[in-house]
Amino acid sequence: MTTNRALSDWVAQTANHTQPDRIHWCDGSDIEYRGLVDGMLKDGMLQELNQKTHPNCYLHRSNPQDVARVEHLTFICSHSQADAGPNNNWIDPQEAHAKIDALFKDSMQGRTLYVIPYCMGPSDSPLSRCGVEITDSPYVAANMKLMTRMGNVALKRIEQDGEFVKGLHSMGDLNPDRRFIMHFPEELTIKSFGSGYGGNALLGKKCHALRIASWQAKREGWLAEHMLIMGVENPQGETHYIAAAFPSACGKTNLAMLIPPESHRGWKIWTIGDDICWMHLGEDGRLWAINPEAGFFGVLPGTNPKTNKNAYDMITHDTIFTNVALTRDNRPWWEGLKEGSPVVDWQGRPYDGRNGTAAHPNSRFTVSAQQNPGYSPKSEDPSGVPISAIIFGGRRADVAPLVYEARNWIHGVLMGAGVASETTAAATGRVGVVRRDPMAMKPFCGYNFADYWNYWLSFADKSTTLPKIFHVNWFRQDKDGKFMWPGFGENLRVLRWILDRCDGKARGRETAIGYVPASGAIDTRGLDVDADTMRALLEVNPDKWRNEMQILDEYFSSYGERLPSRLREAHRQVAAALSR
Ligand code: SAT
Ligand code: MN
Repeated sequence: MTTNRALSDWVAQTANHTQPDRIHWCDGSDIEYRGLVDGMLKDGMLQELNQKTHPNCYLHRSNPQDVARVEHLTFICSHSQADAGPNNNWIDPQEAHAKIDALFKDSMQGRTLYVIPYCMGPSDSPLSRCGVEITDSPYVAANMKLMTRMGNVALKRIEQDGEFVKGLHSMGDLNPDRRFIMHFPEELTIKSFGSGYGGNALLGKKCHALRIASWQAKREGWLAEHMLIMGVENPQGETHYIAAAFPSACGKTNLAMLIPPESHRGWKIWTIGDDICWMHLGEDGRLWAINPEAGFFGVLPGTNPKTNKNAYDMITHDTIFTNVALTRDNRPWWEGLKEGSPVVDWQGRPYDGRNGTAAHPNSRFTVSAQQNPGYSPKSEDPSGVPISAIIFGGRRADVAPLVYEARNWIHGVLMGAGVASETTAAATGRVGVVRRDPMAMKPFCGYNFADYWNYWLSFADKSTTLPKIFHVNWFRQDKDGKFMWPGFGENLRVLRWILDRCDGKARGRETAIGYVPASGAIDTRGLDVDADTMRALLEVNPDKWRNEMQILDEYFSSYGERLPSRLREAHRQVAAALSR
């Protein structure tokens, strides 16, 4: 099936160990996708939605115990535990292989083994990297078709390059006690057992494009980040590109697909990616970014024509819905859709409003990026796009101002390392508690954060034309718990300030934590936000910030001697400025 010996040997060994009934090499064709869907419709893994309102749209219901990423069952299995760092769960690789291989034994009996070659990034880009996922789930195969450049095009590249990431996945029996997501970065290998959920099962995404790729990137001199990539075109027709890191379910998809408000005629947003960004240092000293993915696996709750018109429009056809509710006429429904009403909940039970939400809070859509009305043709550019600004952000009711700018790259790395956010339904566990989530990579960095920060810092020595770094917080609340900033399309006003700062055009006010917009520097014309609210949104409260820096200091100390001295020094400078 392939001229790559390593690949054919691995498929043969895996088949021998897992004992599938059949082996199917995915070619990535539309006919193959149709066949996968038809098979799943037959065995109930998919259900047809209203084909008049939603042509080629299907519903998949997960096992109710399997609806989110499972960070406590996710491991980095490097030889040295210190390389995985305090930010990861670790098991010795030998022990890990033994443990998970025992689970894989005969696990594909009665099933089809799918071999899915995929390319992360445009297939002709030197910045792209390939992988092969072996899985016994047709749902995974169909999702991988929408999410990646999959099949023959990828196999051809693998046969040229030689190198590929190996990802082995089996649904097992979905028992959470027999579920592990294991990464062997030194072997460029992933083994995932017992979950069919997105981030645990679509191995090209978090497992490869972030955990393994972050390791690969450090070895090869680039960056693999949990960031959206967007182009902002001004009325003069100039486009600047931004990369932005927010934790899961904090609005990356909405920002990447922003629709300029009425007040901003002539502006246009182009989406390159909504989740993952690979950046390489160009010969010009700028960072050039590609989106390794080719589709979106987005959160549904809250999506409606007001919050994200492009997303709303793109998921009316050729979309897989996971864990949504249904209306009487068999259309998909989720909380915040603002139209129709649910009669069946995400578990297929009649919905009476008494059993919690109708859709699962982490219900998702899978769709090809090409269906996005704001899809940027630059997504296919093998050179990627040059990044002007990097934005970090989190969901914080308090403390973090609407926007502030780092003094320089090193300070920006401190800002990224200091990201904290309230937890969401994208991972199992409590929702709404503030946790440290450096660079929004807490669940995704495949090695010790101390080494990761050090690596980020090292870019300061390599270039003087790096992007400027900013931090935003769309989620600040007043004392009554109301969001102070309208968000969504109006976030363009903040992006404009950011890009004007990059051009040296907008005014900033220096504070202990960096530059915030000077009074009046953010255009609020036509916006229902008064001057007092703007002041409150941009306030840097010294007491709260001293406390914030103290918590960050304690967090940093868990990295011991490995913590880079430049980061320690940057922290000391901000803390000192707050005490003046
Ligand atoms: O489930 S995924 O990990 O793919 C999505 C997310 O949590 O960002
Ligand atoms: Mn994500």
